[in-house]
Amino acid sequence: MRSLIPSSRATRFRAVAVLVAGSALLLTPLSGQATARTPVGEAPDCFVPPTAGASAKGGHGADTRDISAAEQKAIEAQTARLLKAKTARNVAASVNVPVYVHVMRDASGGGDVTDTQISQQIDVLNKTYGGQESSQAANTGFTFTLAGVNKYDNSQWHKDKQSSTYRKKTRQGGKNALNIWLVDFAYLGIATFPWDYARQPGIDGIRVNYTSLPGGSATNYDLGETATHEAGHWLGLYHTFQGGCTATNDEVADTPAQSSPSSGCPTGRDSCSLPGLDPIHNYMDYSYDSCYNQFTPNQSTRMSNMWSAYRA
Ligand SMILES: [Ca+2]
Ligand SMILES: [Ca+2]
Ligand SMILES: [Zn+2]
Repeated sequence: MRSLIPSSRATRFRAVAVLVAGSALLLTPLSGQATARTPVGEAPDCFVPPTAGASAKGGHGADTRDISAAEQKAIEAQTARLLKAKTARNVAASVNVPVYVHVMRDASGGGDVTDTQISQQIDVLNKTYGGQESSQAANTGFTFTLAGVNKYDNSQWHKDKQSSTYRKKTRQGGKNALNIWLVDFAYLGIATFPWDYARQPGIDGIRVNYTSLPGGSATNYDLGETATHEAGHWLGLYHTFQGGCTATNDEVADTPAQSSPSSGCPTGRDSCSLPGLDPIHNYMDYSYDSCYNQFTPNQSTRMSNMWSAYRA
């Protein structure tokens, strides 16, 4: 997840609501994140933004459910099993993803976005997943087509309250459809993971702060790349700082290990002694939108594998 609440490091909150699919996965819900809270009696399908305090737009934080090292290992094993079972099914070289945008306005119609902004957001997804922001960027083969726009006037939903309920009521399409709910909350965004779809299909998708769309009011996060980041989780990517300075880290070989989120655009940052500078330009870090410019080839491969395993 990408959060708008600056932590002490002024990280961007991108909350990814992760649900574990399959009983084989042992989850340790929300461990290790001070900002993560699971409401009593509610499934741990998402993070509840930390209350106010230091919160202000422009920060980051955890935007997915935390994945422990043991759970990460279990997810990798499960994915490998699923892929092996699907060897007959070719991993598609390209995938077009239908996108449903749900504009969750308040009761007075506040929090709206324009058709132009939505169109530009889709363009940003296609540009970023097409590897068009850097010569180093991978063309992931994923393209996005707007399939529908729905607008709701509900002040609770606008604030991302009753999120499981509103998502279940409004979600459209199958496991291949990207649902984007535009809300006003303390995060920049929150996402679910593909391996959680089977258990919680009704809430699958990403919640994105409406101010982060192109032309929005989220300073430094107004180029629409929060949606790129959250969709990355939705396609099975972890943060580039997942696992910290470990050899495994984010399960992606060509993203150098990183100890913690980057903020801003700290050129030359090298937070782990492991090889390589921190991947500050990677869409799965927490850098400013203007700093983001790439997914790597191995991230592209991981997303294709995740698609084959969970969304094809
Ligand atoms: Ca890595
Ligand atoms: Ca390093
Ligand atoms: Zn994130």
